[in-house]
Amino acid sequence: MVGSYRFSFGPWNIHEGADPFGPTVRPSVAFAQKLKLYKQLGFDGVQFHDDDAVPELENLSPAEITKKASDVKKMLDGEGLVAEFVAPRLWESPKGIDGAYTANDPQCRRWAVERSKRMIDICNALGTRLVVLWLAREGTYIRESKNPLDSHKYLVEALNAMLQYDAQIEIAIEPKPNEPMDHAYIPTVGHALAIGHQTVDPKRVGGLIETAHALLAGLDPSDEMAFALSAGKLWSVHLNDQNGLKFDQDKSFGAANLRGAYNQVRVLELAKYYETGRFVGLDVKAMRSQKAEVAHKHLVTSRAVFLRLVEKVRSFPEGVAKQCITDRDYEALELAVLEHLMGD
Ligand code: XUL
Ligand code: MN
Repeated sequence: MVGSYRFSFGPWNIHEGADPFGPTVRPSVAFAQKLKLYKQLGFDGVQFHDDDAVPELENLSPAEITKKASDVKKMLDGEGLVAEFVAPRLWESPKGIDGAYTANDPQCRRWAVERSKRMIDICNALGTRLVVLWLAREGTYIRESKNPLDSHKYLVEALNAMLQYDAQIEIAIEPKPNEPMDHAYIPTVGHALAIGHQTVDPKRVGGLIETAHALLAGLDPSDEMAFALSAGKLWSVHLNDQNGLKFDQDKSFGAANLRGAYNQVRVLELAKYYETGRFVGLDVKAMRSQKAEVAHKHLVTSRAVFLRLVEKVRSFPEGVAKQCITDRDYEALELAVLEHLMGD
């Protein structure tokens, strides 16, 4: 099929439904059972945090970690799946309470870099070169708690340590402006690419754009994607949706703003993202009210909406758009877009 996409999600996207105000509402689904769902739902790639692949890795030696990750690779092979990326989950450990790479305590910063090296060992065992860094607690609750100049220096040092530990890996920074922190240090993809340029190997530092994160920064996700694409630096996406400026909702793709979703797909189409071999990742959450037996439908919905929007982009009457642009009649273009999205 011409111009087809590959989809991925992470095991955390099938979850028990706990939120900050209430406990879990669905039973846990075992990792092996989750893996069985991927192909059934139309997905080929698995996204991992280091401890999704190797639970309790803090209690294991490097050799044990590699062995356990190799066992997971066999499970992936058995299902015909591939690992898309591994991300270090630094924000749950007590050692990452004050940030990890930017913690004020040098011992915590050292821990973060060492754990990141184990995360790279897991990448190698799983057969992927892509590292994703969501810099969750690399920011502040109050500005005076850190020296921000030092923080940026520590971030560059941590990136350098990873790039030097393994000459093959590529790091996609997933920017987010807030939550869990009041303010994060790398809030947009512009910041991500700029800090990448301060490292020892800028060509191996790129970005992953999540819809909701861009919206929380007050930005248009399709423009964030275009910025990264124009630099050849969009190495994955986390498509989802977000209803206004509140907590990170991870709603199904297109659920809050179908036109915004259309424009994200349009930009991926314009850049022929499908030719890069990169995945379309869906970082979506099931609603807490969803019953266990149907708590995977948010993934199905998001993928279906994406594919339907690919059709919409490909069937858009470009001749009409061209004429509207020539006439500088953007009201007519507005109507053409809305009518096309609404269908007959
Ligand atoms: C957090 C978020 C994470 C990252 C992976 O908002 O999106 O799930 O995508 O660490
Ligand atoms: Mn994400």
